[in-house]
Amino acid sequence: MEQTMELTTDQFIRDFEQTFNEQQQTLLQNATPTELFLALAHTIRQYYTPMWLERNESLSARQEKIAYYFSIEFLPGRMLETNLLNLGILDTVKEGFTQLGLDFTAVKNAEHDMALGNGGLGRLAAAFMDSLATTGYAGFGNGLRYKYGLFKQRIVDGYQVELPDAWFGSLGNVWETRKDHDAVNVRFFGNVYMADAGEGKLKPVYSNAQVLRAVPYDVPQLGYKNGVVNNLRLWDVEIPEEYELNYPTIADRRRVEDITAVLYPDDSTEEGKKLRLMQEYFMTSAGLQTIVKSYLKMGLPLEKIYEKVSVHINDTHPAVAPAEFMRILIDDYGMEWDAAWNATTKVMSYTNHTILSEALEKWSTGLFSFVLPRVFQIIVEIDNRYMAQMGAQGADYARVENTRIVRNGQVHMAHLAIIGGHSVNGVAQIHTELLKEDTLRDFYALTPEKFNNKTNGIVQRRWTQIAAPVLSQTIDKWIGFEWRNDIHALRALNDVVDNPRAQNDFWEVKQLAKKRLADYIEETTGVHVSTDAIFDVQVKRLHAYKRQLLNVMHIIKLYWDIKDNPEGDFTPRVFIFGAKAAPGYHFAKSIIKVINELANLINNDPEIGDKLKVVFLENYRVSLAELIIPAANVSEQISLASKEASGTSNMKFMMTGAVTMATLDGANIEIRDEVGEENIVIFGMTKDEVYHHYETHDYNARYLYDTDPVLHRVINTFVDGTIPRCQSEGSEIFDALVTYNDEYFLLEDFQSYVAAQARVSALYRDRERWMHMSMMNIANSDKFTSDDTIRQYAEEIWHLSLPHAGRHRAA
Ligand code: AZC
Repeated sequence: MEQTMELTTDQFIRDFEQTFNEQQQTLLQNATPTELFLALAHTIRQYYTPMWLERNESLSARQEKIAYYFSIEFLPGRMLETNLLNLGILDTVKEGFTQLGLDFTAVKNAEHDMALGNGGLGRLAAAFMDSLATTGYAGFGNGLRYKYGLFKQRIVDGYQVELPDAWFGSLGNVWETRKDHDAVNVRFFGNVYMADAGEGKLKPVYSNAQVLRAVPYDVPQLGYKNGVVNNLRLWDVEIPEEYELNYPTIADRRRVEDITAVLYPDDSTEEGKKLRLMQEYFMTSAGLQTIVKSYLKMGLPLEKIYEKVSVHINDTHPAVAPAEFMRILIDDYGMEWDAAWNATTKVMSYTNHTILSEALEKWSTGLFSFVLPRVFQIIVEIDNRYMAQMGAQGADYARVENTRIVRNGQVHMAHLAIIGGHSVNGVAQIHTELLKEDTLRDFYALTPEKFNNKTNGIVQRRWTQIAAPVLSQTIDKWIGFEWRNDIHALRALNDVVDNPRAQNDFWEVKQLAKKRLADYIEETTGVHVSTDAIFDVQVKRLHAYKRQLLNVMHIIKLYWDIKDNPEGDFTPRVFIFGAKAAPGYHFAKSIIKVINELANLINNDPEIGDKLKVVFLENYRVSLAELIIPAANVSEQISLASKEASGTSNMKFMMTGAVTMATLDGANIEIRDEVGEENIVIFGMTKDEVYHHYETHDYNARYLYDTDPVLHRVINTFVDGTIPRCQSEGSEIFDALVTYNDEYFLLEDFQSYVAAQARVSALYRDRERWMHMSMMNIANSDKFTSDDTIRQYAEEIWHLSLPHAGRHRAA
């Protein structure tokens, strides 16, 4: 049901001018883009505020069940255009700006990305917020209000340099509202002992605990043209007034503020241990406390809280939730253990985002019991009861031992999330299969009914209507507007994929997007790239398993091909990289350095010319992705099979007409199933072949290096001085690939990758064939809408019903 705000351009101009005058007290013509952005954001706030109030009232009046998505990361990027699009007033506002003689693009670019996430996991959480509002489900987010988001990346002399992302500093977050009345206290440290509470009961008594105040800031999440506003709640830390004497110096206060100061810039390893654990507990405890309070306002029995509340644990970071929920129910509200446990397991569910074991958090029992003494007691009790119950059921002892929570001096957070909940899901079919047969196989054997798959999705509106407006208009032209409201209508494009005029239109669209990106490349790097070349893109976090290095090896091979035969027939390519490396991930940073030096070598060689260019775009982030992705001809999704849980950028590239160069990993497999073998380029080992190597230990990288002359020459290029200024980085790479036996099997996949790339070049030269492939990708991308993914979560895991959207209009 479509519901847009009724707003004329004139009305908008009046509202905007009034807000601007009240706020900025200068002339429109003198205003900076930032001042205009602030005034525009405040105008929009006035539009959605009544809808937000009405939404909250109607949810509580109807006693609607609510799902709370707990995540340590949310990565929405910019919100302005999304909010306008979802209110249905994007065109009106653009028109208003034109009439006022103002540059909308400059104003939109003045918004700083909200980068409270590292990569896929955080972006998915933000996508789910949009899709929950769009589908109309009552799903709220719960996270942290970091002052500094993911670091800003600069490239200096080819090296990554990290700068703080002070997104917050200058303007604050224009979208948020502080909710002082919902503040709660969170306790850390100290001693806990049990004292007599009368009636034969015990209660915990805390001494010397540190008490901190958690204050929520709510960020509205607007549904697409339906008047629905959900809530993303981000917690900030403060010192409660009654404890101020404990923090006499600024340094003392800073230590507290650190809890919400920075997002950990690492998506795969636990670090900064104590502070990270405090962050996780802080947002989890604060969130759960307020959830219980607002449930109780309905006057319903606490034992039945699962009928109105679901809590989703996004990866292991909020996995303390089942234990904290038990603590609240038992200690704060006096519930009995069994009733509390019954409620807890029905409330909690968990998503796993990776099989890399370093990302499955474990805490030493020493640290954990020091920071969270009472929660630790509860976890030990949960663990003991789990053992006893499994033992009573006659479960296999080794399995039970492998799945227990406290083991070998460590608290296993994934185990707590699984035992304390009713659902575990992976994020693509192959990933869920791997969880069942490998990573979590003992859990699967014991409780198979908990396991299910939910393949990731993307907010198609951002990647088409916002990031690719011309593409969107061209889709309108060929199949009408329906797809903008119902993405499945995109399938009508299948009828025109071989129509020469349509092909021509979509070719032109891609050329325009490439031109836009080429201008940006020239402006930011000084490198001129031709839009006649294939734009071949790999943008994602820098990680060995994602194999950016395999891409680099192929580029080196092409470099030698041209040098050997400068007059040869060659399909020009521009290789575009964007990638942040975790600051402590030395090897990843070496790869960045090598890419940049290789780029210098190639881009400045007159003999190479326009045949080959390599660009590394610094500070990859959501807003840059919006520029890059629609301009890609080739989408590099080349992780070692089994290692990429799903991937989501692969879906964005597909939807905007890139052809995927893919291993059979993550969601690539499901992309293949949608577009058909002929419209994707597959190469490399399968997951079973990878696992075969693991089982037989038969992999020998040095043998491949010694016996394949092409590979030999490519690998030597890292160390023989061809690429200047990266001696030590080059030899690290050599060692990883040869001396240490190539953990991610790049050498084995190399020839198949090279052959697949040659296929791409040939296909691209056949424009009809290429446009067929490209358009088949767009036409069949609807499966990957996060709207459908979230419907599955809502129905199958959270058991939500669909509240009717109200009759919302602007004030
Ligand atoms: C990512 C996965 O690596 C990626 O494959 C997946 O698409 C994405 O989550 C969303 O599910 N994981 C992370 O970003 N971080 C961690 C700790 O897994």
